[in-house]
Amino acid sequence: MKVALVLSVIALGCSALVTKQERRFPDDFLFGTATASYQIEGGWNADDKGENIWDHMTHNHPNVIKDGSNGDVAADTYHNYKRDVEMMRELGLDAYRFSLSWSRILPDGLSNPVSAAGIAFYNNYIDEMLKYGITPMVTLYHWDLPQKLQDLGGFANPLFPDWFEEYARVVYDNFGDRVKHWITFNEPREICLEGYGSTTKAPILNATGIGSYLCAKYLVLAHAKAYHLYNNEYKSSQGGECGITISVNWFGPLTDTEEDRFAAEIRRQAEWGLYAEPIFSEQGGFPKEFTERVAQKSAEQGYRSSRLPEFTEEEKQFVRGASDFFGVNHYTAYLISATEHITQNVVPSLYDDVGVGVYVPEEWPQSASSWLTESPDSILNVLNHLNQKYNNPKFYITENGWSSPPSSGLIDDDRIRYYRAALENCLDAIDAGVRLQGYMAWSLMDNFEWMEGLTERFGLYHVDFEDPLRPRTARKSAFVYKEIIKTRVIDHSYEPATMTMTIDEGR
Ligand code: GBH
Repeated sequence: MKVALVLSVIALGCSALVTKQERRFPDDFLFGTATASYQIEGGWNADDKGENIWDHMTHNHPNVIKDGSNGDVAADTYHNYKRDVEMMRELGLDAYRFSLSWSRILPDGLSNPVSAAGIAFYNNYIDEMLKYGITPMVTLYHWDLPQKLQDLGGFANPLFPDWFEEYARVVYDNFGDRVKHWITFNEPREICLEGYGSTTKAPILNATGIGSYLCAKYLVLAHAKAYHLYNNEYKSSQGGECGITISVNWFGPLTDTEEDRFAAEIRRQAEWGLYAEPIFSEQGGFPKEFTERVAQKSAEQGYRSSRLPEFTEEEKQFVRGASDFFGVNHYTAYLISATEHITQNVVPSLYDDVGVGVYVPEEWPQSASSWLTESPDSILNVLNHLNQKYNNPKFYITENGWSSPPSSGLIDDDRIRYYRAALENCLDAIDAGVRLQGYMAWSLMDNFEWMEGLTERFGLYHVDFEDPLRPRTARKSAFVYKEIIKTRVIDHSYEPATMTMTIDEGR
């Protein structure tokens, strides 16, 4: 009796374990990795490529980059693209998300001239992926605006949507026969709030509380133009989908009080609601409470109208619903308080408009990036929240990842722990009814990490930036990710048998 009881308890324990372990990702779930043109390509002046805002900033103000490095060569994908695709095959990726350099295709930003060399480079990259059954997911804009368009005001110019539409047309015309997943913009928040409203991204305008809001309006309109262009003129013949990727970190209340819950909501509206609400909400337009807040602050400060521009009714209708999916870049979480941890902010600025405090618990493991900790269940919170708020759209996680210091080598158990937890959350979300269709790990390989230069590494593959050939070597996390993709299961006890990467048969 006693033995039988003990045995059945063990059996019960095991079966619970087994069911947990056997939760599977669907066969058509797209596992991939992500990169961005300026961060990996190099070839900054190859052939007739035009200057972009990162070339311009790093060449004219090298001191803004932590280690004085730049993306002139980066991982030299311009010359190593076949090796990149070989790595995708080693990992057994279903998909690969990368971005196009606007000024490599259109050196001056507008659609004349078109660079034959730029088009050829991307054709080769795409064809090499397709040869091995890897689905390209292409971002039109990941932060490298042609400098000539920046000189004209960039995203703050009301003509920006027309420029972007013109560029999108060239892109769909040239690559749309083979590319079926389009992302217009990577991370509006970073483009607008960091690039226009602070000094943490090119073009370091620091137009706080004004430029960042202008950028938000014209970016959203530009997205909608590129979406409708695809929808009206390409979709029926090319059969793809077009969406946008927004950075959505989790902002939860520090305490479970009315004040803190509202503080978290206002912060979410300011961080990503500004870009998500006009596109994905039923009513359209900028988020309600945040709009009221900026209007009120602007009035108090003596502005005759709100610093946050408005959409006309016609613009609202044009933007509303203009996306086939919601691309989520997710990394971390923050706890928000109405009364604690408040810091002084420049006036006017988005952070002053929001006026809340931010707290990160010490027990959340810290990466090599100051802003990135591993926070429990943050992907699940984000996906459940967006799913409810925006009525069950189709989602991709288009970025998620973990940084380590340059010296940390190939054994990256902290990255493995982070990825496993994140992917468990993805399964939880799928179980809860979220239509999550894919996951792109950031990043395929170490790359130029913007203002942090080469001081933070996000790669599944290590890149040796001292070597002119930029050799890539698989980290331990690459083997773990490969096993997850192959089995569609997260085995928390899996350990790679060797650190030698090979390509599996059938790829
Ligand atoms: C992603 O942004 C980017 O899309 C990708 O290009 C990048 O390599 C990756 O993250 C890793 O960083 O403390 O003021 O310096 C994620 C959102 C927003 C995170 C800006 C870093 C820096 C803020 N990023 N943030 S600051």
